[in-house]
Amino acid sequence: MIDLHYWPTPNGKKVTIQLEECGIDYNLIECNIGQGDQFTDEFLSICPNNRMPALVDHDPGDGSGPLSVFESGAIMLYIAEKTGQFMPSDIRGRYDVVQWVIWQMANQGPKTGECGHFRRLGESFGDQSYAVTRFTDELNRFYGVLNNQLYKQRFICGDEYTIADMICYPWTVGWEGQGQNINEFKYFKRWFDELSERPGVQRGMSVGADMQNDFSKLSDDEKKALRVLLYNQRARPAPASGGLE
Ligand SMILES: N[C@@H](CCC(=O)N[C@@H](CS)C(=O)NCC(=O)O)C(=O)O
Repeated sequence: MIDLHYWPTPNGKKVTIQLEECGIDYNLIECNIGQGDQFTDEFLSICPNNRMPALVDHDPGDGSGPLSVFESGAIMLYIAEKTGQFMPSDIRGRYDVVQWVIWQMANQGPKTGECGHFRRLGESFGDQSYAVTRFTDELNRFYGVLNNQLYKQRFICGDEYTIADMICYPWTVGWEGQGQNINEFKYFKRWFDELSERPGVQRGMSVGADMQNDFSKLSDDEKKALRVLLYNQRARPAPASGGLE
């Protein structure tokens, strides 16, 4: 059985889309990133980067006990290898998918996250227009990259639906809030509409819809403690002793 440590964000939903599309059983473990679950010792032992999602496979098939994987792209490559689904078996096809998985992880994911961050800040921390323009333009470029790729083929890596499609999709669902208009990207929109209709995508996107935080009931002190924990994160010190010198 697979455990998925999860909170319903685009990085989590890419993995639930894949698990739903593959039709394999999994156990959802709530990792409430609004309450600090990402900093518990148990979570850090499987994800030293204190970010969800993370996966533990209790039956990896090598006879050596549970295997854990963090980083959503690595998790998706692992599930693809385990199931043999949504990943070409020939070397060219496989590396076509791998390069788009890495494109998403190195470009679309992090920069869309920053775009959302600066757009949400508004003016409360001063003039954000430089950052907002920089990231909104970069996202516009990404939509163009996908649009041009999809101009010539049905899916990102050709005729076959793969994990490259699943990993990119959840980050595009919020296109309006990203300052984009997908109607300007005809070929991207065709792909977007097709994926939006897929039952597996719909199931994956809705996982954890009931996981929510209601901060309105917290006292001012509790809110302050959460802000200290979650905002402006800096390095966690290594243990004082016992390390490799
Ligand atoms: N590159 C990582 C990014 C994961 C990530 O940023 N997760 C966010 C939610 S989408 C998180 O856990 N945030 C917790 C925090 O900011 O403390 C991946 O794709 O798995």
